[in-house]
Amino acid sequence: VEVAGAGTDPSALAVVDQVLRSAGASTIVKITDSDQAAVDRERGKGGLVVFVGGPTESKATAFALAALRLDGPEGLSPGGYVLAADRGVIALSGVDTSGTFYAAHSLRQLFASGKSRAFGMRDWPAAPLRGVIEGFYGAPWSHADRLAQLDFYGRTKQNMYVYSPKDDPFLRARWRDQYPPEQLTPLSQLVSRAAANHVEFTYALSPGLSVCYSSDADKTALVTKFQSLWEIGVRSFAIPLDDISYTRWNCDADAAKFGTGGAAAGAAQSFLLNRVQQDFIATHPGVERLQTVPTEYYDLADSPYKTALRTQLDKAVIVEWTGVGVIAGQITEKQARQAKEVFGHDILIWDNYPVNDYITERLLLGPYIGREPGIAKFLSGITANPMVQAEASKIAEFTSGDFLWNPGRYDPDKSWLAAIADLGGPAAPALKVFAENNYSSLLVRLETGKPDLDSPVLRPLLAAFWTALEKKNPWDAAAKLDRYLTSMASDPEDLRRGMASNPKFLAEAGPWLDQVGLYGQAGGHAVKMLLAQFDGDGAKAWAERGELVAALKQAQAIRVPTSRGPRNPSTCTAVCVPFLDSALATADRWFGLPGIRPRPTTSLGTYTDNVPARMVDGDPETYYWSDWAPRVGDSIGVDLGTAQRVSHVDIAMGKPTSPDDFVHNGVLEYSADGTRWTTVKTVTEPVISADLPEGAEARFVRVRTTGPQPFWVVVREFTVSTPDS
Ligand code: LTM
Repeated sequence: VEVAGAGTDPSALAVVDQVLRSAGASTIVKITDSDQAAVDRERGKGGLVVFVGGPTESKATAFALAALRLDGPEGLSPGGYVLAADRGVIALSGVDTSGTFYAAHSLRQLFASGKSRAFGMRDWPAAPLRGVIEGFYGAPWSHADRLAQLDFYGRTKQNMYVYSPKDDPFLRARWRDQYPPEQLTPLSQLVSRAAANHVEFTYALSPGLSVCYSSDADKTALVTKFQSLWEIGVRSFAIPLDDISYTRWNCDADAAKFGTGGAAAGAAQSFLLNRVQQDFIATHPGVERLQTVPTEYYDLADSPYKTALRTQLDKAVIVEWTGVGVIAGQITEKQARQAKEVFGHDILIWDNYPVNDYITERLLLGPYIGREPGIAKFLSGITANPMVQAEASKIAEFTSGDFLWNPGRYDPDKSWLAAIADLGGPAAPALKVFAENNYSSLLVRLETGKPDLDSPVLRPLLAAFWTALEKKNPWDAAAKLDRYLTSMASDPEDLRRGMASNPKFLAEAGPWLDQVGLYGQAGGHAVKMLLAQFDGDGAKAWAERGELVAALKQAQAIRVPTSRGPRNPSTCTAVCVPFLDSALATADRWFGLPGIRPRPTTSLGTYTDNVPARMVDGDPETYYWSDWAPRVGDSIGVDLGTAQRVSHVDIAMGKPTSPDDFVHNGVLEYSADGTRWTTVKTVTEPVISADLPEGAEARFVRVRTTGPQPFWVVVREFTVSTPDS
């Protein structure tokens, strides 16, 4: 029996019905809260009675809670609720309709976990705004993706979605254009679906590429576009002004009115936003607060621009900030407080995780980390910027939503496992193997400077295997490692079978999944190869070596189409390939092969996905690209693993579209021990071909910069030859 009031949230009722049906209820008798006699009659029959609706929705739930000696949700923050069950009664009482909806989802979770005996809970969110901003570059999500996301936010108790894909022309390049009616229809479907899930749908229009801040016509164009969205039910609006120039005006009138420089840009933006605030927001009762993304969204340093925003922008406007450094390794309580002070407005964090538009060869499937729990009290909330891959983003989104509800109790590992269970269902074990080999620690790298390593489970197994091999007792460690590698090898099949009901996820993950499988296969052959050598079985070791090389080649031939062209996916990053390389080097020494397997080395960073490995991949079309100009002493080179005779070095730097990106002032040098270096020649040209002196022994070969330069460095290939190669 279900007892609800006329105002009870219909979405909460739908979830409760679904819970009762999946718990075996064949019929649900529905009674209104005013029919006390019917309630008493049904209670007398001894069946289960479920009261749905808080004080603003149903009169009956308060009596049920009183009978259970529990207080109602009054006084809880928005979204809070009381959920209790005892003596044949379940009561769901939200402080508002969202609270009742969340109570229904908690009931669903409790039933699913089997913990459905007597319980009572008071629960409320720490952060008022919790959700996702579709704010990345690259192919925008599809309509179906967005509908699925909105349902997902509802059941993970997130209440905000900002519609802001960078590559949607109606939002940026053609922001003044009105939508044709056929494009408004899907938007209005999103708005309704958001409302059903208690999600605030924010429409974000980015005029900064062409706007004239002082122009009446442009202010009218903005307001007219907002009005067309208001008419289909949108009640929340944003004007992001990120990733635009503020040293160049789009019209002479702005130069004349505001002058030049950061203060002028802040004044111009405040002028326009204040007019939208007055002419649109203030004239539309029921609308949410206007949001903006400032052009300086990525730091805390005070500046003439921020001073202008702080002093001139209407205080009602919410300002978005990414944390320090665009992709923030860490966001501390102190920083959140400073952000509020320096911008002088309420702050909503635009959190650039798990977005991968700057690293398109990676899927970022690790948990949300690096944010201090105390930040919530200084913020209006957080919206996470996700990946182009909508379904795959749900793992990180689940964890950021979890953090925002209760940051003090947030445990990234537990939350991550819950996310895997939620998305993977019965295929959770296979999904876990996949996700831990795409377990980005990018946030850790940014916070600590440590390399970003994937594969937290595989790594210690590999280390234990090498140690055991050295100690001449490899069998136990090999068996454990092999078990895990086997689970990687079968992961493509396991996951495709287990998650067949989620073809979207499988399509998104496909290339990465195949690569995990191939690395698992290659790893298995590597273990068998090394064990065969340990046993002295050269023929078997050689056969395994062949299989290893074939699987590795296949893994490296996989391509994923991205907005920056085809890319080789990167899974098991910085773990699998180094292991396979070391296994091959060990085996080849045993076989007596002369082969050189160079490992790239550099003191410079990497621009996007042009990783150092690309300068030793034998493909002159791919290249390593530093992400800054080398300073004196910076170097780029290779490590051959062991000191050996070397005879010749070829280096190809620069590329047709960046011909100056090479070391303009440097030396080519080599060393057997990495300490004492011998100079071969000075470097001033992009292409180098140099003989080394007769009998030269080297483990390291490098180009070291000896003079400053403004150019970055591209290295297409760095090749070292031995006398026999
Ligand atoms: O972060 C902001 C405010 N703007 C852009 C995003 O659109 C983009 O997705 C991320 C990650 O590349 N970086 C930005 O600067």
